[in-house]
Amino acid sequence: MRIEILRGDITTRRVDAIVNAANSSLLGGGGVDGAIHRAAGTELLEACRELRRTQLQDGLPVGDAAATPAFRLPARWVIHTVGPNRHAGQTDPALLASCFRQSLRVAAGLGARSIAFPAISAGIYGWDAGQVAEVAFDAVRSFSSSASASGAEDSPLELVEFVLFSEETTAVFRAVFNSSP
Ligand code: AR6
Repeated sequence: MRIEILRGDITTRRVDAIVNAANSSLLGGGGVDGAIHRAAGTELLEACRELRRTQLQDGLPVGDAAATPAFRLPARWVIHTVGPNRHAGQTDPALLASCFRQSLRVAAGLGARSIAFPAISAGIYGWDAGQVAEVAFDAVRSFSSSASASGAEDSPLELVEFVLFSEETTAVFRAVFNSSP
């Protein structure tokens, strides 16, 4: 699995799946969540409401992930995940690692070959971008090695992009990537 780091707007990425840093309600919000809903169109909100009605009546738990179609986006699917909110005392990196792992699992289950992640929890939810990057690379690498240990054909994922909105966050992700084993 190849990892790429780029600066940009995740809503423009022509990958199979983009990941949304949502909240448990799945009914929209600010940051990347707001941008994805604006670009995908109101059908996305309808699909999220449908998920809530049918499978997620209590909302999507922190650390979990669920997919919808991507409607007007160039991507095929949006995978919604809920990062831990540091301002609400959710400081356990395992919760953040779970967001990346579950999103990869959902993407692989859909047959996605490429996926783009934003810096989950590094905005409104208050996590340090460097810590998010460490957790993210670790989660992707361990997903990749467990997938190849159990037979490469188990996961169709070939490309994992990290699409960062600011120059500063992009630089932090690059530095962590270059210094990690
Ligand atoms: N493309 C890529 N990254 C983006 C974009 C974009 N279009 N827009 C913002 N970012 P945040 P969180 C970056 O706050 O911290 C929402 O209200 C942003 O600069 O979007 O997980 C949800 O509904 C930052 O680096 O997500 C939740 O309530 C990163 O995406 C809450 O915010 C994540 O920032 C989730 O907070």
